[in-house]
Amino acid sequence: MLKALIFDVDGTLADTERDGHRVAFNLAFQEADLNWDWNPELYGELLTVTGGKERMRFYAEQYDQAFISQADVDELITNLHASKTRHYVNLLSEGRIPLRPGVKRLLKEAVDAGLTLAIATTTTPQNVSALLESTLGKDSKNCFASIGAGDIVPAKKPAADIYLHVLKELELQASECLAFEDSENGVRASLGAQLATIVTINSYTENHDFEGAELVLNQFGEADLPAKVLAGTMQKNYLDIDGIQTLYNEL
Ligand code: XBP
Ligand code: MG
Repeated sequence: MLKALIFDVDGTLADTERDGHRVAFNLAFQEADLNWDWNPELYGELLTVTGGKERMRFYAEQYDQAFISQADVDELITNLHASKTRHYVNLLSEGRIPLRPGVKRLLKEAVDAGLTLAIATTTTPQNVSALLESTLGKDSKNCFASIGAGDIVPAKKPAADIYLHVLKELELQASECLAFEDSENGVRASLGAQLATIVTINSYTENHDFEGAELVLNQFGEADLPAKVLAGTMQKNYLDIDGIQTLYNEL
């Protein structure tokens, strides 16, 4: 029986990367007087590395040997990341990043149907709180039975660890849940935890390999904003709780 839906955040609940995380990284770089500037295209390449601290380290290793060879590089990255998180939370509190089409409706339908909601993300916990508060309201975090985020597990996606952590907290089997992702790293993580997965792509992930996903859409969509089916089948022209239940029953 389907009991819970586990959602990725960045790219799945909201298009946070290009106009949110990327902008916040650049603001942190400016604040630290670093001449790093991540344009949208470069950022797309850097997204292959999940986690902000890991992404900055990867970038420095490629483009700034002087930075990476400093004795206190770990502390510098930690501080840069704290500054990035501050800027990101600020951007969200200004309401700059909305939820993707159909997300709010689908979450409500799931709750009304008695399903448990959870989150599995590589992003920092404060970022999740800020997004939920700015889009769904102050106490909306309480709607999620488990929020697995950031450094709570040692290995970030594509490792399955964050999904396994959430399943453990929920005290559910993977076969009782569905995962929602937007990226290849995310799908590798969810499939690695044996979770059947529904994908909604975005401009950064449209060419990713989603082999093994049950359904790939361009968005959840709405009755008046149809979703495009890129792989798999869906009866209606948008994803609703009946569509999710039908898909689950056919697994
Ligand atoms: C999201 C990410 C995150 C954000 C940055 O991946 O890769 O790292 O870009 O967040 P996913 P932090 O959607 O697969 O979970 O800077 O807080 O790490
Ligand atoms: Mg994602």
